[in-house]
Amino acid sequence: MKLNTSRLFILILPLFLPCAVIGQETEAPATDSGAVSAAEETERIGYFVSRDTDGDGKLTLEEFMAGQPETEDAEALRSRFTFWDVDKDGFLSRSEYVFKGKPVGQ
Ligand SMILES: [Ca+2]
Ligand SMILES: [Ca+2]
Repeated sequence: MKLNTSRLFILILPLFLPCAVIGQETEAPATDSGAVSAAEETERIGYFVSRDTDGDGKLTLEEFMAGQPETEDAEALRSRFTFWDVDKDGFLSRSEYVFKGKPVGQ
């Protein structure tokens, strides 16, 4: 049996495909491109819900700070909160939180 080049390519391709996908995820952080992957969006919605302790659909600075690891710098967290609060109403809406202050869909 003679193995032609295109058949060989089809046989080899699946071996390299997973490497390419893993490489993309680790080398292209969502914060640089402005895009949030579906997996990250789902994860961040989960964080948002767990931090929104009074369940009013928005995070106060206190709610935002309460959910953070103690290793995080408080001043950096405050400026992150301010940056993400796009409409400057003093709260983080779910989309402000999920998209880290970037306009939705960009
Ligand atoms: Ca709240
Ligand atoms: Ca806001």
